[in-house]
Amino acid sequence: MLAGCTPWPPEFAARYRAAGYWTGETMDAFLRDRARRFAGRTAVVGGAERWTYADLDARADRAAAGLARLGVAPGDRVVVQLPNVPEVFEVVFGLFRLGALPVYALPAHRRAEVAHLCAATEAAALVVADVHAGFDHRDLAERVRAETGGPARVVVVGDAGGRAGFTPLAEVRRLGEGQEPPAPAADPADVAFLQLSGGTTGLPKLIPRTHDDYLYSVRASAEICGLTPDTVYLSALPVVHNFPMSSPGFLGVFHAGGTVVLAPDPSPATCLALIEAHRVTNAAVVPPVALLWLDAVAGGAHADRDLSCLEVLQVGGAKFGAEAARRVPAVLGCRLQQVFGMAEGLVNYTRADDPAETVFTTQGRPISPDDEIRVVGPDGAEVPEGRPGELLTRGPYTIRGYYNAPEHNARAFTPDGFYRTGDLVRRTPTGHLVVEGRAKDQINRGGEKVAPEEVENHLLAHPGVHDAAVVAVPDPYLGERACAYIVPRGAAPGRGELLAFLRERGLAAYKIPDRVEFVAAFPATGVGKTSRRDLRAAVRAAHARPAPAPD
Ligand code: OOB
Repeated sequence: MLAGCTPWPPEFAARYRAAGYWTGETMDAFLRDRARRFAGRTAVVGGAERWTYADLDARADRAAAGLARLGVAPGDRVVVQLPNVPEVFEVVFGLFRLGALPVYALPAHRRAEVAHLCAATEAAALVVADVHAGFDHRDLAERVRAETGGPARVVVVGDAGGRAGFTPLAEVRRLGEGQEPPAPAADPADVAFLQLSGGTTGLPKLIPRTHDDYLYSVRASAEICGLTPDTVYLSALPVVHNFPMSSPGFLGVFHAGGTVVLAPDPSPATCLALIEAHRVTNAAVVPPVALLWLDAVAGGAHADRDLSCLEVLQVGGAKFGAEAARRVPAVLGCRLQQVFGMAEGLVNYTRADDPAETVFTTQGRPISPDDEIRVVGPDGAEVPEGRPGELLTRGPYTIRGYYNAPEHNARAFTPDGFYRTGDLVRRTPTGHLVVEGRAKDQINRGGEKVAPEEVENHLLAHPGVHDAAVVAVPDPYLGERACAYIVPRGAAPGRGELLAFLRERGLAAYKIPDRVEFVAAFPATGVGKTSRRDLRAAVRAAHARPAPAPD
């Protein structure tokens, strides 16, 4: 296994194989097989592009051969930061074919996150778009290289702008044209790719997923969600996130031989038009996007759209309240499926045959009969059924450790290998989980995860900041927003100046606090208690008030 990763103990691996979960299929063999079975069917629709399974397979061949000629070798890590364009599949499956490991960055990530990913994985290459949503990712790549001395190669989907060391994807294809694709024998038990965790610490942790474990979650998800070759799935979220990738996501759709339609943005105007135009049957969104769609349709703004094709709307990534949940069938005329998952592994779904109330009021139950669930109190002992506690889990597709993080792993996992999710849940008699809150230091901003400590570290670098605590404040639309409480050093810096400072440090926009409050000191937290966690709790209690609704 990739150095720095924690394998499952042999007895667990043997059990998961014997149960038929781990089948020995690799990501590359997965595409080859589906391309053979569904060759002429449409795999991907994005912008003006429409690729069949055979097209995608041929593109992966060319990309693999071209990337190999560029010097990317089996086992290399390659950071991929691409928006919802079809080329994301060409690049990612090209990397799998070559035996290289994609490291997924979100399109919203900026210099701080991308530089961290490149450095932490010693990436051999970085793949970016040229300009996306008004942001020049080539400039970002240039600065990452200037600051970190890596990665050696940058591949640009679009115009590379003639920059030294930058290669347009078109040139990669040309290099690969007519070449035999490399055929290294990947070990299905080994790591296939790395994903960024939502994080609770100063620097985000990397999640290593194996071919075996991930493809099990994909196959089982596709089955639970009832995907078929007739499925047309709209990816409204960035496809490199775990939810639209595998829950059941584009991989579930490819498993079943269906079609993935890529939405460039999640707005109702864009997505409702795509749903109608492509006869979309399934879509996956985070709660704030679901609310936008519901309000747009209920308000009559899209009354002329025929959405009768839409069978299921999946909502997950953050808590979707029961009242909003009830509106989904009433307003959109489709079924709701709640999804409570995590890039570390465990995914819960409500099922098609669950009673309506269960679908509205729970976040589903685990994929696998071998997902082990413990709901524990602060003392680590299991709480009586129906009582809230922290969710711990272990199973055939839940990691046993983050990449290169032994100290953090000692805290994030129990000695017997359960992942401490940091989510407070209650289990119903049917085994469904209801998310009641959170025990971890994280802000869930409409599905986008912010680690307060990471933002605080950046704030503390400002000369006018003596101390900083970033806390969640409730928000009717996003669920939570971030508020930075600042103890200034001398005269308080301007709010705008502080936020500009964070942007200049290359932090993703969703991590920039929505509010800044200056306080003379943090409230006392009791004798001897000086931890940032206690500070945050006290600040929240003393100062938090609901933020106004967005315009
Ligand atoms: C998904 O994955 P991540 O890694 O971005 O975030 C995981 C965390 C969970 O631990 C939980 O705190 C929160 O996001 N979460 C939810 C939720 N779904 C995720 N909290 C309440 N209700 C829900 N339905 O967010 C993710 C991965 C795969 C599928 C779906 C979501």
